[in-house]
Amino acid sequence: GGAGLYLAARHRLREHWAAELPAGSLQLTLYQYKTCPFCSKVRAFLDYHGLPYEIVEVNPIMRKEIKFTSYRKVPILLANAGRPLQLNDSSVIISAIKTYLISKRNSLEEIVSFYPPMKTVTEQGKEVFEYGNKYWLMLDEKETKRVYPVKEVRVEEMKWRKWADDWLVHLISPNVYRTPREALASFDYIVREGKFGTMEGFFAKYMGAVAMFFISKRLKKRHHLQDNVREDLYEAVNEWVKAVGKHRLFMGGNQPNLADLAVYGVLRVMEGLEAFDDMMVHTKIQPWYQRMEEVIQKAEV
Ligand SMILES: N[C@@H](CCC(=O)N[C@@H](CS)C(=O)NCC(=O)O)C(=O)O
Repeated sequence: GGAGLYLAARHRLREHWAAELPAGSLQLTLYQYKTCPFCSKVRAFLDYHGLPYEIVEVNPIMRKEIKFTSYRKVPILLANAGRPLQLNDSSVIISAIKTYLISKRNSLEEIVSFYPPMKTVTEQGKEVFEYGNKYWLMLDEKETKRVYPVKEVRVEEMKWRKWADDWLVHLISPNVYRTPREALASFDYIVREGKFGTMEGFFAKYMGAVAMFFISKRLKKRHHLQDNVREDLYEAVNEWVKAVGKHRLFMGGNQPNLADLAVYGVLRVMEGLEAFDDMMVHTKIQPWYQRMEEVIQKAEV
């Protein structure tokens, strides 16, 4: 009767969803600082893919919220696709979840195991863990052909994702803490958006602004930036616009790829600050940036 038909229809619908959306059963929790560029990248990715997630804003002073793990940074993504899993590092998170969305062959657990932490030594002689293959999607031949019809687009996407992590992010601090006034405005925004106690927020704002003003000068040296750090920002952003070119809406073509999402995610953390307004006025980024805002807004759940 009617009920049977209804149940059958519901069953069909479920099946359909399950086939279309392997992520239907994905429970995600993002541990983040709202104003951190790496976290913003992950949100841009999840939002664009319409994946719902919960956010745990971490207090950057005590970091109580992430005491459950020995990994000391954010973002951290807890993902439950059957079994709870912890994913560290923004690019690993993005590559692993993207692989999972494309490929139904492997469990998320298996996919994550393809991104092993590896010990490396930095230029400064510090031992750090870096995740292997973090810009690489773990696809078989058929999937690769479907997602990357030509090899060049895959290489290009990896190149610019790496560029966003290794170059673009380093331009943020020197630019948003450039002058004492900008440093104060930046910390006002960090405290407003982040998770701080009342007193904590008050002290963080002033002490943070002073500290970051000086630290940003050191970062400027370390990354060999020009005296006027805005110039590096403008050049980088224009280089990106040029790489996208005039003949496509996004680097991914008609839709953003992971490089578009990474660059957008990084730049977005400057919104509301002087550096962002300057960038909009002095570079050619605006049309692309607006397109990114629009597609992400449309996709958001
Ligand atoms: N490679 C990492 C970098 C993450 C990162 O540096 N996060 C910063 C916040 S913006 C952090 O948690 N720093 C804390 C620390 O280094 O102790 C990623 O892509 O997720």
